[in-house]
Amino acid sequence: MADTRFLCGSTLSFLVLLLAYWYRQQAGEPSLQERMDTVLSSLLRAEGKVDVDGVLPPRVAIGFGGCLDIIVDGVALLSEAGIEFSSTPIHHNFIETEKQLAESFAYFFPPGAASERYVSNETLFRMLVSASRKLPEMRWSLGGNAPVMANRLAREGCDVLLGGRLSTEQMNVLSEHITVAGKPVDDADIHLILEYPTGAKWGDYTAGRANRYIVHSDNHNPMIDSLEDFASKLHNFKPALLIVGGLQMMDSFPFQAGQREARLKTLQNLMMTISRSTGTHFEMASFVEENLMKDLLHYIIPYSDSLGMNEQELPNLLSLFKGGNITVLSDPYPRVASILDQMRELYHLINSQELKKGQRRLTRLHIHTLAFQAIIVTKGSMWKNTMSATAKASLTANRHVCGSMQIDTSKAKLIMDDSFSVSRELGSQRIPFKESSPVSCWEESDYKICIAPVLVCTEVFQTAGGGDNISAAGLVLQI
Ligand SMILES: *[C@@H]1O[C@H](CO)[C@@H](O)[C@H](O)[C@H]1NC(C)=O
Ligand SMILES: *[C@@H]1O[C@H](CO)[C@@H](O)[C@H](O)[C@H]1NC(C)=O
Ligand SMILES: CC(=O)N[C@H]1CO[C@H](CO)[C@@H](O)[C@@H]1O
Repeated sequence: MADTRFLCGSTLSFLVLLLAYWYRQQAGEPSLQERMDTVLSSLLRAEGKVDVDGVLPPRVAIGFGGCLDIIVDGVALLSEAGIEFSSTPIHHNFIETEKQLAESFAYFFPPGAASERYVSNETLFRMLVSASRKLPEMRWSLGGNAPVMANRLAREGCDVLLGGRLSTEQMNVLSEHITVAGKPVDDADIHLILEYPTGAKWGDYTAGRANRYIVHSDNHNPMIDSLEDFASKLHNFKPALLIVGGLQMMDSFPFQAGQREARLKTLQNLMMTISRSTGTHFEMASFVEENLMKDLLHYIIPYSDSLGMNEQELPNLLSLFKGGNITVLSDPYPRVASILDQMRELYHLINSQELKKGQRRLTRLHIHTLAFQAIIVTKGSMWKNTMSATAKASLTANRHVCGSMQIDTSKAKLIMDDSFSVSRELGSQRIPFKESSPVSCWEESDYKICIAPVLVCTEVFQTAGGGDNISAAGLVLQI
């Protein structure tokens, strides 16, 4: 008797819940799916606002480097290669032994932080490459920041000059709108991309988010050995934009004394002497060697009109600027307010330096995070269409990670809050997030800020190369 009553009671309350849910679906607020669809159509509208038809294709020069990416499941590769699980996460600047590889992977895998490491032991690296070939799901793709960005830009309608030494196989997968400056090579540098999805398990660890751990043992890229060929073609090419990236390949590489500085000086000279009518953009990447970062602050950043980086690289650069250490790991899910505060601070710090001969004011700063895209542009500077560019960067983030031009909102989620504060300062304005106009732009001081949410892809195809595609997509609408 008692049992039946209890059963009826709970059935009744279940029915009430069901009814409430049904009512909400019918008449109440839009469902999550409808909200996502509105965000998508609004972002697509913002992206499409810029009419690029009928104008001359923009000319963009981009360096440096190139490689063959081997993309594998990270955990499967470690297992195939017989690399044992390590319960001691250690931050190594470069990798010499199997033990160090396991310790380093253990450091980045649980938080799901992107990283890239030089392997100084050729035997170890060759062993990993041959293990990767045994994995059924391994894929090859054209890799390296510059070629990835070049292909993206060509696809968006640009004429591109690419500085990098590629193999003939690699050149075959480049768009016909790309001219390569740099002698061909027989053996391309290989980058092993150890991808892992959110929730992946390795020994006792679970990955907090999808990301990748990259290992390489490059010979060509650290020397930027296409630089001279690139420089000699650059002046005739007369690009609207010069993009510099791929310098992280110099990180922790065993250079001879003074060798790296000499290469960076040559690049500095190129950036100093290029016509003022050419905008310059530097794309940062994961750097761990503090001295290299300091060199970038000296040789590259003061000559850049624009900088692009992710949420890990921003606090590193800022900290270094203020005389501190590089932080290595930072919050992978930062709030909008804290990113904006860091962006303002970096923008003001860089622009408070006195300009020396050939140096440029920073007029554009693009930060790509998993949850949102943020761009700061100086008012009255060369950069156009900031709102559309932010929307395009955000859409590209989904397209890249899901591996499809067509965005499917059932395979995406929004992880930005319903509203965000424009600063962590007390009493700061809060901006509500509106599905029908998801890109928020406003002016402050001498610049404009735009923020767009990312429809975060939930069925990850590839995270590597994301930053490059996203940055390139943002830039193409701004020149
Ligand atoms: C390089 O890696 C191989 C394969 O793991 C290992 O046998 C060798 O000891 C390593 N060399 C050094 C110098 O650590
Ligand atoms: C910062 O760098 C200095 C010098 O390299 C080092 O001694 C110190 O331990 C570092 N501090 C942190 C917090 O990493
Ligand atoms: C989604 C997207 O655009 N991904 C591209 C990133 O760039 C590489 C190289 O151009 C392309 O192969 C991807 O399709």
